[in-house]
Amino acid sequence: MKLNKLVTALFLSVTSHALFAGDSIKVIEPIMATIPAGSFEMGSTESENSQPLHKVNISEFSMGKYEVTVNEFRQFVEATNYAVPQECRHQLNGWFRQSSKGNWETNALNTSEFQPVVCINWQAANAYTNWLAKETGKPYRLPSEAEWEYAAKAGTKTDYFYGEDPDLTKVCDYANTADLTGETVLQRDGNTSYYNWSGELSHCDDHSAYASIVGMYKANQFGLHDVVSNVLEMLADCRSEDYSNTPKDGSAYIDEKCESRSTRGGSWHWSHWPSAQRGSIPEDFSGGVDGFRLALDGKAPKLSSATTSFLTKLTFAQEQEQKRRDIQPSFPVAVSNVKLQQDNGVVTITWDKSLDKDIESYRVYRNEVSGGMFKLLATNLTETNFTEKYVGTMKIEYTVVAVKYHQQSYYSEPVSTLAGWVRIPGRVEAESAAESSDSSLARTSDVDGGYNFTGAGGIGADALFTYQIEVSEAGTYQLEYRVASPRDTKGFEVLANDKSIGIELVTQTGGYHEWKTQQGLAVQLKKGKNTVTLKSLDNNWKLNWLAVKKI
Ligand SMILES: [Ca+2]
Ligand SMILES: [Ca+2]
Ligand SMILES: [Ca+2]
Repeated sequence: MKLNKLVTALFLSVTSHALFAGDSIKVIEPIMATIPAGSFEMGSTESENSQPLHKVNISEFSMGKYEVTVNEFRQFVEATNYAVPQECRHQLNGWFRQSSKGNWETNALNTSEFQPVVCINWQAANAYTNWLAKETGKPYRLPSEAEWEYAAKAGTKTDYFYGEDPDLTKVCDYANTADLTGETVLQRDGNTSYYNWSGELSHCDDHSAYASIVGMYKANQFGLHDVVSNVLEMLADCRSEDYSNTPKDGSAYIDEKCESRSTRGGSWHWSHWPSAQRGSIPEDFSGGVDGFRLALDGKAPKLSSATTSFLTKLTFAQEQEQKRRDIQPSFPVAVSNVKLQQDNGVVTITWDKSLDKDIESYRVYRNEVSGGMFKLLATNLTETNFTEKYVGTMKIEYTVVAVKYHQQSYYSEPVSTLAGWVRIPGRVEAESAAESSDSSLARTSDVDGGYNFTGAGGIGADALFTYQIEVSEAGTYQLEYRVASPRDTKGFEVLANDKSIGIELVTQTGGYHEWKTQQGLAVQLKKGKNTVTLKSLDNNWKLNWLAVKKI
């Protein structure tokens, strides 16, 4: 080997491994908190997948105070040329159904180097972790689910480390959540709402619509920031159905097929999640709300010079961001005394003039169907009333907000039209129910039919749907149901004019998006007004419509 080649080879070997560099290691390491050894009760009775409750013993370890930032991840990409996904799921108005161009660095929602890195996937997070461990000689790793829950709870037994928060008013001090800021921007950019959606809309404002610079909210009792929300966090464990077979020593659950990994915490978009609530993500899914933080055995290491320099820059970014937030105007007070009148196909809504200073105007939002998502109907209203024609049979809802400085208040208590009488024979849309419970409405994935009833695990076992049906000719009618279900269920009981006529089983259709028409019972209906009630006996089913045919 010629001398110049030898020198080049040696040079490359030293810079790529940094083995002899000691404190001159240029790699930024996570800023960590020491998590004391202890034991805790893992799980929650809130959901089947977080049971059985069980005791877990945790050895002393350390955990990143913050989610890993874009700035830290950049070093890994530059050093390794790692093939990070070039698409990201964060289409707000499409609710993550589509990917858009843009990666960990270029995605549309990135505004700071000190935001958590997202638009990666579990594989990229794992590759970063392995690279950092190799570069530093410290066995950095993703936390296990048990470690994460122990560290997030930080000795508390309440839903959140800051207690319970049933009215969702406290959360904005502790977590970047789907708050009034997020709602104002979501309605503006995506014409959609967090209201009536997963986790609901928080009754507070944090002045951050998308992912926040890490560490802007109060830390938990162990010194960890952003555990409740900001971005959700991908973990070492393979996804497990529940805790029947998971380790009790704090280590990660690993199985052979392992295509999905556990996640914890909510996000700015998926709202705040209690410490014990579980999630999962396919290993190759690259999303705009999915990040991670790191763990390490033993006490938190001292900060290297590169890490100290990173901390200085992060602190400056946090201070600048805090200054921006501090000068934002407060959100308007909600509008009160909203009333609805329905007269000959005309709906009139009125409300009290806001006493809040500086109110510029009002906006009226409408749900096409009661329990759906509010969409903007009218804006820049300066009077305190609004009128439109409505002749449908479904209940629709309206809400009013006050606006100042382009910020809108929390929604007023919704007001609703009355359900009309659906004329049969013909199809009765599920969403035309006069009354419904233990379920929610979503745009259907069926070929047609508008909305269908669903819920967290499909329609709930206590759901009740009442239909007002107007019959032109008394007689025997054949019922049909348009349903979807991943498994055989106990179905529902059918009542005509409050008298039980029998039970309809819902058999599995192949999944929640596989719709089938199921033949039902025959029913006697009188001429004129009748009610048909469906009383759910199980969960895990969906209903798009029922049909009532003359025999
Ligand atoms: Ca927010
Ligand atoms: Ca988080
Ligand atoms: Ca429907």
